[in-house]
Amino acid sequence: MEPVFSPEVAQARADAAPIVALESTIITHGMPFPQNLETAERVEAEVRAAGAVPATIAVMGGRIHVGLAPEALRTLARTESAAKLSRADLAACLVSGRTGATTVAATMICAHRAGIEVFATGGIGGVHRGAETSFDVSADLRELALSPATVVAAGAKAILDLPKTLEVLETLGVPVIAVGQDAFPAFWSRDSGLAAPLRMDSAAELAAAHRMRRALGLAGGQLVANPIPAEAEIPRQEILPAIETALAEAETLGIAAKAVTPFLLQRIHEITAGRSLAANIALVLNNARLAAAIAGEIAALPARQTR
Ligand code: PSU
Ligand code: MN
Repeated sequence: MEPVFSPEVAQARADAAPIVALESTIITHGMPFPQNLETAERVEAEVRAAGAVPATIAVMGGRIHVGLAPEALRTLARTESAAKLSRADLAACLVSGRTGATTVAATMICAHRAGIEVFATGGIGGVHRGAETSFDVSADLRELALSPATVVAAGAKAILDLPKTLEVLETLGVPVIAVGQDAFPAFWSRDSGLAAPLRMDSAAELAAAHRMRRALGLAGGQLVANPIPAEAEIPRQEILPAIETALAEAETLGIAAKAVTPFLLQRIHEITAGRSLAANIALVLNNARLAAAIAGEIAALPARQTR
């Protein structure tokens, strides 16, 4: 089933111009209105300013949309009933005709169908704390092992169990590459206290690694862990109490499954009086810039590099 392309994305595909996929769950479930809409518009502008075309992905009216017109983006940002779509939900949402926002996993699937190789988000889902009893492990991790996208994120969200998240990514064979530093970043903070398995310092190197995986016939993508800009970060020790409070509340209220991540993000935004939201916005913009640079480098590589 062919996705619906926005005119801008259709043109970029015809020109083989660099395109960056963007997810929509961050819009409907990750940030409150109107900051969600402002951020989505600023992220798209950032991608354009860096020389690529943004393709925000969502499901509407029984079709996968790759690239949203400004009006469609505004409507989506106000849709409180949008479904949160992962790999398991995509087909059912298309059949129902409901509006659905794509998570990292679902966006990777749709981007691949559209031939888009680079994707920018805030932070991927991962292994939740207490997963040894809840079994709550985001489908984003397995998707990174299946769909061939370079995903630019500020690490995994610090609400998660980061050591377990890195272990699962290693088991799945997903390259986790920190940009410009040795430490794995932790979303709102530059340093998680954990070493990243791999490090690269330029968009060109990240593009070459992306292409090399293809040349080797390796399934799946790579996770580019791009630390939040220093001026926007909340150091780990400062954000930790807010995370602990939100996690305890989620436990008391019995929040489970798909509701966990949106609940925690919203509570942490409230507890930090908007400081974590400002950091979240800054890191997404930063990831959009790097993703556009990587997409530009990939587009500049010779079409078929056989080694
Ligand atoms: N990045 C953000 N905010 C978000 C997300 C990412 O800055 O809300 C979303 C992504 O769509 C990701 C999802 O796939 O959170 C993870 O949800 P879960 O833990 O339920 O898999
Ligand atoms: Mn989950």
